[in-house]
Amino acid sequence: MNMKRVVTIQDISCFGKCSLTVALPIISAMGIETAVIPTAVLSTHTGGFTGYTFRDLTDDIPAISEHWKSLGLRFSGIYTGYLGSKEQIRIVSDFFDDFRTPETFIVVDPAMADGGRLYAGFTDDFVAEMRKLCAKADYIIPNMTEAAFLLGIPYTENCTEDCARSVLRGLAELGCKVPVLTGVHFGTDKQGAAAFDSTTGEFYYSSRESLDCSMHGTGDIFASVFTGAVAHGKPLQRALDISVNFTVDCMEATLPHFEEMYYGSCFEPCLGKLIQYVSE
Ligand code: PXL
Repeated sequence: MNMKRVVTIQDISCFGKCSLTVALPIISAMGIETAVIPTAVLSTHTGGFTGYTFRDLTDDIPAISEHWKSLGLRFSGIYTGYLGSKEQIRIVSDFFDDFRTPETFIVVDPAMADGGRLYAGFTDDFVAEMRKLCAKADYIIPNMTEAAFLLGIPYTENCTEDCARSVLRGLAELGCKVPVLTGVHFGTDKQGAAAFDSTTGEFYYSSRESLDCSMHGTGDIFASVFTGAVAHGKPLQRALDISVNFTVDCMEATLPHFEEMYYGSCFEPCLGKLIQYVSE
């Protein structure tokens, strides 16, 4: 395979910037071919809108997978985001089994919760199934809320460095190789992410000065950039730095559009910087 190619499996929210409308432009801009499996079509994302439509595409996934198998398609990476149901998680888990090779990396963003709460429509059963999917991944990228649900521990806004280390160790015990925890700030006015490479026992941390606020879609931006960086073969520290820097760039670009912040974060004006980060 000459060009690096990843497949990303998540919903398409027709309006609002998240999941596929974030992953596809970002990973493509990083010079990585990006195949997609849409898991559902929603009129908007579920965070802040009411009355959205939801067309479930679960039944299409095995058919797409069978067709791709018949074509002998191969992927350098598989990256999953928002998944709509337990059944969908099980089908995606089978997709991992069918398409994983010794060279393939798997990124699972357990996109299911934020601000201490599960997203609309998700239950504890869903969390249990997501835990099993995480066990199959090389990298998982939860925020603090998702980590708390995955580990069955109370959610805290103020995670000290010791707390982050113990959360990361716990996440690695679920079975993934490298958990990456986003939204980590160690009580300062910085935004950052921490990671633990369970194969070496090393911790990593990256942060940047930023405003103390959370914006919709930043988790998807971070996970997409991280996936692109891994596909490029960037070392873990560099992948974290690029992902943190680009995410904070997008947050800064979104600030002037405060009233529309729940639509999603403004990554478009920042794509030029991303291309620069990835070539450094
Ligand atoms: O950004 C995560 C996400 C993805 N997809 C849908 C969502 C959300 C978060 O609310 O609702 C449909």
